[in-house]
Amino acid sequence: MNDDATIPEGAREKLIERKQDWARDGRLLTGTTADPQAQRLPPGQRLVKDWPVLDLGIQPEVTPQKFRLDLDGAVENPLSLRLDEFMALPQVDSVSDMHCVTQWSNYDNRWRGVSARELLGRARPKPGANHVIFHAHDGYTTNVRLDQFDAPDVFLVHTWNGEPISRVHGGPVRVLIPRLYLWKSAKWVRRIELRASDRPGFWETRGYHNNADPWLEERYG
Ligand SMILES: Nc1nc2c(c(=O)[nH]1)N[C@H]1C(S)=C(S)[C@@H](COP(=O)(O)O)O[C@H]1N2
Ligand SMILES: [Mo]
Repeated sequence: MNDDATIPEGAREKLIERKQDWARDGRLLTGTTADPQAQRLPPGQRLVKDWPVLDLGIQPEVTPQKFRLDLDGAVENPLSLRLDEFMALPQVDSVSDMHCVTQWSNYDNRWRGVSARELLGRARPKPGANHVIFHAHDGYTTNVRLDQFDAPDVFLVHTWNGEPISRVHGGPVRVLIPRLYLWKSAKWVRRIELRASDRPGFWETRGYHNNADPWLEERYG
């Protein structure tokens, strides 16, 4: 699964260590919170016009043949979708801002994709399924609570500003949870696992905050 590495293993470890050090030192923290109704830019963020690329340095090529989207675990009706089956589900357009823990935000991204609620409605979470773990093709994982995933502005997106989401940004299909820092939005998503108990993911076990609300500046914790 990690056969598509684009930077050497050693360099990748260094990058991960540096971000872990930042988390330990509380870098970029302003120590303030803000109300999303009162201001559009969360505390400590700066507005950019582009869309930076941030990942582990592995950018897997998920061809239509390799694509599978599973929604399983604590659900009544596990789903395992091919790309054509995913694309045949009801599609929704949305617009949202993005906020990355490394301090950049950008506004008014136009997305198209399938809503989290559409998928959850089909899979039917079992009582007691309170947590979600995203598993990606590069081995990355990240976790949210089910109520954070089961929200009207959460989508599995395939199109950004009218173009297919590129490989570097997690295409063909990535998660989009706009109200949380972007590390919660898994690129190249492969599996959505519902669970009774929480399980911190890649960055959450390396010093990042479990909840990741930019308005509360939950960068590290
Ligand atoms: N599969 C996968 N998803 C991932 C990551 C990753 O390394 N692998 N990095 C996360 C982090 S730390 C960030 S900030 C965003 C960056 O998304 P972008 O590169 O499209 O801006 O993706 C998140 N999702
Ligand atoms: Mo990140």
